[in-house]
Amino acid sequence: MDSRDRVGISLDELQLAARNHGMPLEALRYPITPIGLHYLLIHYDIPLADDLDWTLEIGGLVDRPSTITLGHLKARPAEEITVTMECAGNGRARLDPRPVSQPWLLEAVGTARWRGAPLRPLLEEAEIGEGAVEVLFTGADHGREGGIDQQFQRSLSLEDALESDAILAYEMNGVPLPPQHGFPLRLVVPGWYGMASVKWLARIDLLEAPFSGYQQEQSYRLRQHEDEPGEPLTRMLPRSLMVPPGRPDFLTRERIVDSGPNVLDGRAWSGLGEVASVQVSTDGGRSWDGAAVDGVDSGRWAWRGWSFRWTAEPGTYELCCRARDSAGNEQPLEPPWNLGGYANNSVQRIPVTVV
Ligand SMILES: Nc1nc2c(c(=O)[nH]1)N[C@H]1C(S)=C(S)[C@@H](COP(=O)(O)O)O[C@H]1N2
Ligand SMILES: [Mo]
Repeated sequence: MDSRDRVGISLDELQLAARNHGMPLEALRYPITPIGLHYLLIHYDIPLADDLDWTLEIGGLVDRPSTITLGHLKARPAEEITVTMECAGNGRARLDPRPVSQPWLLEAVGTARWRGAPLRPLLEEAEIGEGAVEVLFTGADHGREGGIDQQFQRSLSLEDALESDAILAYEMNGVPLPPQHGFPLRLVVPGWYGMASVKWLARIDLLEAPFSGYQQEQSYRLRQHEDEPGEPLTRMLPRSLMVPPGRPDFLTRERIVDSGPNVLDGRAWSGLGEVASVQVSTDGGRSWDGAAVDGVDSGRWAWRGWSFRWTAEPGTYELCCRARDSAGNEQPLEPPWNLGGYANNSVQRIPVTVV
């Protein structure tokens, strides 16, 4: 059946949603998302891995190919970066017609402290061969997607691999990576949508031609039609999310808020520039006021907190928030549709009843 004919959420989508959970939006209160509340996206199965015999192969177009044990990697100079990661499919379930895949609403995001070995010196030590144009990252997980048997593989241009502050992480929030987040080793590419950060990292290969595998050429591209190549997804568009205020109704999760002074707060991020401003609307996006945005406490790649004072009168409201980044990108009021349901960063809308 064509995805355009589907109306309700299918059991296939429910099965994906139950495996790949989101971050409950109240967890926006934590600057660092506790493990277990960070969202998950796992295309196939979580591989069963043993850190004692895990090795990373570095090969392809390099003069010094090598096999590195996890022990050796951990003995190298380490870096810790706080990174907000968001799935490129966040917002997909709100598109109409809805592309059939993991049906995220808004919760495919989390922020973690990732610790590991910087990628750049590892590539330089491997002595990158003349003519190398891309770096391919291969995960240990297998599956079939789009009718193609594959391991999860994604590439970066050589320039992005060298310049993007990427690390090979073996710790998350101060403990070894949990299985679901890539134990024992993953790539973390700060500022990029999550698909770039290959988990269960087993191989790195320098390529003399652009990688044409499924996750690069078929998936993660902005396309209106199957027969156009489309633009590849790279860095995260700006988004702000609000901690849902007050208390929820169990089934609809609509919010009930007490009248009087309230503080609305949340977090905002962009992979394309600094967060320049956050605005809040209490009337469904007709009028906007500026929110106070926190300083850059956790570095360039982490979301920033914001807050807004609201004196609530009894009635019904639609609360919205939107971010703008220093590159001039702003969240749209209406969702931008594409075949894969990617990069829908339209403003969050929260129905609220003030009592
Ligand atoms: N090997 C491998 N890496 C992967 C994936 C995967 O399925 N297999 N999913 C990717 C996608 S689409 C996202 S959004 C992020 C999610 O990372 P997280 O589950 O740690 O939040 O991992 C990426 N890395
Ligand atoms: Mo993703």
